Amino acid sequence: MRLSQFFLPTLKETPTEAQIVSHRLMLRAGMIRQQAAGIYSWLPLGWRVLQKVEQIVREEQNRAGALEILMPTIQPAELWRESGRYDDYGKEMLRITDRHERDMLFGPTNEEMVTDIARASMKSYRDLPRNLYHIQWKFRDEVRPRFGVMRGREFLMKDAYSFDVDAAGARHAYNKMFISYLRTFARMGLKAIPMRADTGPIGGDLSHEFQILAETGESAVYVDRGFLDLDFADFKVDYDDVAGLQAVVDRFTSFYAATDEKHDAAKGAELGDRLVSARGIEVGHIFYFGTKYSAPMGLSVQGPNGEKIHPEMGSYGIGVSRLVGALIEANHDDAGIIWPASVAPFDCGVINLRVGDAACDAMAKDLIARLEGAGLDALYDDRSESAGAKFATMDLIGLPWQLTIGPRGAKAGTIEVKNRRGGAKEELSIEAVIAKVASR
Ligand code: P5A
Repeated sequence: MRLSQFFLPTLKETPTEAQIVSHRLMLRAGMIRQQAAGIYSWLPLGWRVLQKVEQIVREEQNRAGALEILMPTIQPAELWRESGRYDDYGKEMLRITDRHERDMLFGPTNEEMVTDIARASMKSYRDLPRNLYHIQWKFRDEVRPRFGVMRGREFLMKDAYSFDVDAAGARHAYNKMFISYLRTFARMGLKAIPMRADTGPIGGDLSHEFQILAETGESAVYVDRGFLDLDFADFKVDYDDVAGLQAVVDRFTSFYAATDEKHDAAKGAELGDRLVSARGIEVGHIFYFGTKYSAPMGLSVQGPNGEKIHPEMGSYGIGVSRLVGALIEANHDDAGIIWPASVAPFDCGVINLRVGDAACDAMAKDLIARLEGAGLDALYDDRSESAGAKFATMDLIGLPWQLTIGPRGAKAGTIEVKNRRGGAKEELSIEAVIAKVASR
């Protein structure tokens, strides 16, 4: 992609309305534009990152056996009257009336709707277990939308819903999602710590939030230091191995970790100086709530002896759009964003210092063609800007590798490669550059 033809409305000035670094950098790097409080358009650079994040979430959901569907954003109020949540949800729910005066709403979550889908077609215990998920925009009329996409009113969530015949099955479904979350966040280079959490308006009595530690996090959290030393990517997963999964979940819940609503000061004190008090960004939240929706909404299947069973359910959320902000909170420096390779909007940036110079232009063309041949995306800065301006833009938008072509290198057949994280630079041949970028 040529930068001269791309849409990258970067800002030189720091936007005054943004209080935290990820919000500032998303605006400065031209990733998003605010349309109303807590409502954003995603511009090409931001949209690319959002899709990368979404794809990792999707692959790990699929791997854990969840099935992707797509439910609408607009829901009939009727379903929510059946579960009893229509009145409970209060002002956070955006209520709409259609031309026939029917009460509708913009979905803040989909427990009712997925239960309606299940009751129409799941009839026998043989139809279970199932886990259905979608990745869809939600609306919550938050009192204080803030920090950009971190606490939006319209935001992208992955929400999965499991249906099981009994509590043991539901626990296994819960454990699958628990572990798929560890894997999902680890693939993005994030350590998301599972913590016992309150269930709020979703309900149920077993729940974990996944929190990334960051100074700007909205939640106060308390964590055993030992947790921070655990390797979050180091475990094998066989999703059918019930006991094996439980063992991994037990390991990741063996250390003390709680949000302030669940914090037990006495337990914290026992930890002494092992207790870390920090702030966290909640990037995921999982719930087990048994028959809270299946019973009142009349979802039942026939058991092996003809008995009627209300499926045991859980729901599992990931804040997909929030993750983009959280990733920046965890990966930036004074010059801008530093994308982990797995979510970077392009694999690398190519800077041509002498646009119009035949040797430089030819080398850039050759390099980009070879990168593309190796399945790597490059953003090519072919603008006639100063070298300083080009480097500043590349640093700001945070692509993992910066490949700089100048007249001297073009003659010698070398390219200057800078790693955005750490800033190490080296002069390499085209072949070596491709290998480097491909190694991610
Ligand atoms: C679980 C899936 C639920 O809604 N129902 C379906 C359950 N859980 S939750 O904790 O309320 O939300 C899940 C995740 O969504 C993100 N999130 C938000 N992201 C941006 N802006 C918001 N206003 C917002 N509210 C929730 C969080 O990451 C949360 O963990």
